[in-house]
Amino acid sequence: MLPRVRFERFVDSHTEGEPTRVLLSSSGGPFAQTLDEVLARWTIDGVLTIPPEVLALAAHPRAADATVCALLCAPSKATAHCGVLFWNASAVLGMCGHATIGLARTLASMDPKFPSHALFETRVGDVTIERRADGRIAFANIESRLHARDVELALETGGIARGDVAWGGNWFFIMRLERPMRSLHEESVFASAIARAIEREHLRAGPENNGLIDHVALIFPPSRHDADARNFVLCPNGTFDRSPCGTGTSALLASVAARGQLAPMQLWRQESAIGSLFEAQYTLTSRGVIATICGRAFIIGHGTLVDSVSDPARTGCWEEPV
Ligand code: PYC
Repeated sequence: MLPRVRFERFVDSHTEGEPTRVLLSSSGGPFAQTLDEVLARWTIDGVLTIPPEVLALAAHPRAADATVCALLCAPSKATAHCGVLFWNASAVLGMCGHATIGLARTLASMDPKFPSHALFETRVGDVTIERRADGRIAFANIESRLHARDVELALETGGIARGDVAWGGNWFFIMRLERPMRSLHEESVFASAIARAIEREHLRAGPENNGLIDHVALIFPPSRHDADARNFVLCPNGTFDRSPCGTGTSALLASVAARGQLAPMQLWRQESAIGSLFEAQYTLTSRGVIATICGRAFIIGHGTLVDSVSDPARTGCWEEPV
């Protein structure tokens, strides 16, 4: 049995501006179950279904809507430090780069003996983290790959969106634009139109995560002199990533590598929509790349979650008892 999530401990952090909430057991450590055991418990008729009151731990009124929750699980093997399951307010994620960095920062803040290198088990494969001497945290992601290039989508507003479909632990539709980023609102409206076109045209990717292309990354020229590109990443719950998006940057590196636009181990500096930065590099694999993403995370709070069954906002929706 997975311990009830109510009354559990949490630590909040942000990674380059994007919030992470690490969920801990009541003793302040990992839950007793491994990731596979948690997934088995929450899989109903073959579909992973996070209980609504658990999803709601990443949403208003309990958290900022951009929050990604990271449930800390017991490791399933001796080489792993822990397992972790990520979700946002609307759905479970495959991997989450900024939250991996946030989790490593959280574990380091709780344990002076937390190692400089550690392996985390995620739903889509193992990732390794490294604490760097300057305080930043890097992670080597699961294998990322370009699935399809120059895919065209007809937008309901007229016009065509042309982009690459790539995997970086989540599936991304990546559209490069030559203009600078406009306001957050304008980019959100534009990226949402692309997300609706993906749905309308039933565009799907490879087998991972059932081929669901649930993230849209718009790529712009950078506004920072020390960056190579800026992005606006629309997440499945309609929020945008304040960080440069670890899985999105990994997917982009798979795309630029396949296009011969960046050499292995060459530095790529990815600016986010709000102006924060990840540094990234890749090594080649037979099918794609292993991207290493580096950024900063900061602890911003910790406490105890209170789950009141009489709270009409318990599931994130307003439900008055009838
Ligand atoms: O950093 O990979 C990431 C991410 C995915 C969704 C929000 N952040």
